[in-house]
Amino acid sequence: MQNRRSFIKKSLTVGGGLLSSTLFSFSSSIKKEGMKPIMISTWNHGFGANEAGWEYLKEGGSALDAVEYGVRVPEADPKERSVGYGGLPDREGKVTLDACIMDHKHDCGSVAFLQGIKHPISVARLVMENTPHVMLVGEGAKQFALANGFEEEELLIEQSKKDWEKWMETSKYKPVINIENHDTIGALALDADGNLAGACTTSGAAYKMHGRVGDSPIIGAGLFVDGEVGAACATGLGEAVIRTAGSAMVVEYMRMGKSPREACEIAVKRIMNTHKNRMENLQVGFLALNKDGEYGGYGIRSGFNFAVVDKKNGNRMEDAPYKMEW
Ligand code: SD4
Repeated sequence: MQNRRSFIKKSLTVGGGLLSSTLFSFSSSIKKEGMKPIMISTWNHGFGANEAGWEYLKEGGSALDAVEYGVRVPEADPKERSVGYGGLPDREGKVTLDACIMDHKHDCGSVAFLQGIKHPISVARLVMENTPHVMLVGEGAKQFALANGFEEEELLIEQSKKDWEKWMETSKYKPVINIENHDTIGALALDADGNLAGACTTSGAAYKMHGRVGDSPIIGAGLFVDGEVGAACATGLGEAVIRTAGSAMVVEYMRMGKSPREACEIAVKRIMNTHKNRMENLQVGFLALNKDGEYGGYGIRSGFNFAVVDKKNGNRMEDAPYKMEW
């Protein structure tokens, strides 16, 4: 019996038509390596998010539920100092949260500069499902949340307050993402029905200016989903991601036929080119997942990792490839 390799070798000798159709079937078999359902999430806290999301996906639940309930885990965890409750505050000592969510039909919802509400991702979902709008910010977003049954809570924990007070002694604003651990959670999922969704939620850059909004609640920057193609999310310095419409760019490269990993790498290169003169400490990482269940990530610098869960291999961490060491 001939194996695949000897079959391809033989085919190479028998004329153009068979050659090209053989190569085509070979490359499409590579493409189909992905699987569904599958979920991928940024950083170490992506592991817990994936665990929660998988509870939905494994039972045939929707990608949208998986990403929302997945990212609620780090949102509620005070040990995660970059997301939700326990997140580091801005320079005035206020915890202000950004989040967005998007499904395969281009429906999306977002909240920015939200204070006092532990689960901004669920408020974002409600904006998507119960309003004619995409984005609510600040006091308006809070009023909307309270009117819909969310409770106001103090999100600044003692340790974050102490860290902020220490920071106030010098007030130097030097964000170093994935060293000081202010890392957004971005999650992407493909469910058993073949539908994609994504969610992104953060307390943003620690000690940012009061009122600053990053990329994470901005559709096309921190997150983008196109149900026909794929989904992407970003982490890192939000200003750099907004300037380049980062996640939308990743999805567009997948539309042009790039693999998720290649698409993330191209977007990273683009950011490096457009930020040539401000590369000091710049870190941005992208994750992408396509319609076939293939996934990949890429960071400007070392240290960006992510969690992947599927039926075959369970939940595990992977290191993203990168362009430079710190
Ligand atoms: C922001 N992108 O607010 C977020 C921060 C982040 O890893 O992702 N840190 O700019």
